[in-house]
Amino acid sequence: QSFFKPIQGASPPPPTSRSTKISVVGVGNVGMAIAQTILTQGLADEIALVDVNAEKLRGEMLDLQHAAAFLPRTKISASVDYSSTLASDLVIVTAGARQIPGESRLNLLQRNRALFSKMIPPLAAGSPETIMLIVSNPVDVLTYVAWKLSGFPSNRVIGSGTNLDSSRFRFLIADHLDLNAQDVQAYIIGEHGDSSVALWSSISVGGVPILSFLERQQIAYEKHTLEKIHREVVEGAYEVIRLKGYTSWAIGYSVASLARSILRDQRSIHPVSVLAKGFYGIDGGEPFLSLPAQLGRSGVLGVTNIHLTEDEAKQLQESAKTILEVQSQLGV
Ligand code: 6V0
Repeated sequence: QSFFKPIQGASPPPPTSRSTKISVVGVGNVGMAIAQTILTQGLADEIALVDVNAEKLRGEMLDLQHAAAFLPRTKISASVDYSSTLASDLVIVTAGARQIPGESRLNLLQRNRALFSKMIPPLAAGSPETIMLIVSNPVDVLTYVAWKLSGFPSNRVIGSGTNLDSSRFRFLIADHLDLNAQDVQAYIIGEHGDSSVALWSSISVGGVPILSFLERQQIAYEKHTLEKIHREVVEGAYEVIRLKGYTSWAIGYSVASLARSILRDQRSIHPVSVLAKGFYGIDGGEPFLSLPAQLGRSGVLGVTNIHLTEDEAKQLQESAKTILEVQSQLGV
């Protein structure tokens, strides 16, 4: 006996269309900020949470479920078993050791790499068609590790990369010029970390290229002001971690924006970590690093061809070298 009685003359319901399922692996500060942003934005019909800490996992699941009356209807499940992620459309991996104050992202690598060897094969086997979005740090190298361990084509393994750094960058430029960050087109590319590259030459606001505008108006801009802004982007994560112990809100919004572009086939451009071989003079090895990529339902649709100055291209190639050096020590 159903709760509702059909109205007179109604046809039987159509076979239900498949729902959108997102799995979030790791329910620490970052995983939960991502899950809750996805939830409030109504991006999934089903969210499966996975963690090794069964108590925390159940607590987080219940806490989210208790908000059901205020949120779009979403089924929330939680399990320590990867089989709960079966047939996901998007698998977001945030599990891992957290960066401790002052620790470089690269130092985290060995701890997280061991964890990925256990985690990625069952996740890939359970959702062979999924897009895998890696957030755990160091994100570029771990995205490469996930790509290798999953056996997926390269368009379906993406690292959250410098999508967050670029938002920090846009915020700082907007703050400096008293603008809305959403009107600032600006990218940080390369490594999510110390060797990231700020693309000053292509920054524009409302279609106006900034550097040439300042030059034309003969407004002196100090090179060190630009460098200071980039330094603030790079140090931003370290500062937040020093102050509050972890980062969460911005990475939550950043990853939810990627989930939206992918699952809703938005075809928007995001600087994210992708297989960079063959782009911008990066020709050795198979580094994953952030480039402005178009994202849609099949993952990475392509990489945009921004004009880089000679200096920017050189910095990017150096960033690729830094990542490749680390990658080569992994033996994946
Ligand atoms: P956290 O709060 O310590 O959470 C990590 C979670 O992973 C914990 O709940 C653990 O129990 C869980 N975990 C550990 N092993 C496993 C396993 N085998 N399977 C499932 N779950 C497991 O860390 P936090 O959430 O702060 O950070 C998570 C990761 O995201 C770290 O590697 C961060 O460095 C990284 N970040 C990446 C960012 C980016 O821009 N790419 C930004 C912020 C943080």
